[in-house]
Amino acid sequence: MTKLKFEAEPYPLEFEPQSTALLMIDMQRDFVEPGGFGEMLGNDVSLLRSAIEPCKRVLEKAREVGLFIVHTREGHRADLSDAPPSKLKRGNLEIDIGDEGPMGRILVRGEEGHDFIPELCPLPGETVIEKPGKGSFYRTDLLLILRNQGIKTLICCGVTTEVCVHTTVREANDRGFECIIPSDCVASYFPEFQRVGLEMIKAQGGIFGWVSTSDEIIKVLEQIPKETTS
Ligand code: C5J
Repeated sequence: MTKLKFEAEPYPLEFEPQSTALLMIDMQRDFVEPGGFGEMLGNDVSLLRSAIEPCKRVLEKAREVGLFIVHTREGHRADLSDAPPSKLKRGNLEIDIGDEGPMGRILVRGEEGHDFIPELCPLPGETVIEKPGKGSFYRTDLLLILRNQGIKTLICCGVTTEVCVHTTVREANDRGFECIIPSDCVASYFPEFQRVGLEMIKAQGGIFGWVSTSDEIIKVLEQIPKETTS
């Protein structure tokens, strides 16, 4: 088994490429582009765009070296039967989940806004997880899929840092996965939450996981011997 090491905080993380997956969380129009759920909540969605390029570079490298790749999407059935009433009424929004917006019905599967941003679309064969909640493990088959693939380490990217990324990392941590987060591959509508969200992950000896950068992840993935993950 090839063992490699990511430089990270609070200390380096050893991993085996064969048991490492890239998890790209909710890089959807509804969060990243104007006219979607993120904007309906009153956020400046342009703040999330900084993560796109680093995510793209990590995704391309992960594809090149043959890592297992999973993309998640938050959204609901057209009849909203899988959306808790509490979620539907939260925020007293003028245009809310299920309502018609500039990119179709907000946070509803199959609508333009629910889809991945064009820069980070999955390739055929990459796993897509449709999730109704903030956590990627809640009411999905992600755990089953990761276990079947023998995955132990997750490189977690996506949006937003303190909501779906944090919830997913916490869920993964409790299920025994080691999560590493490239800080420039996650983003928040709130600069303060971005900073504190990452601090919380790596504090107390890495209570939820490790924090690194896209450059470090890419540099180390480049060291994977050719036949290791194929
Ligand atoms: C939110 C997410 N922020 N993907 N979802 O509602 O972080």
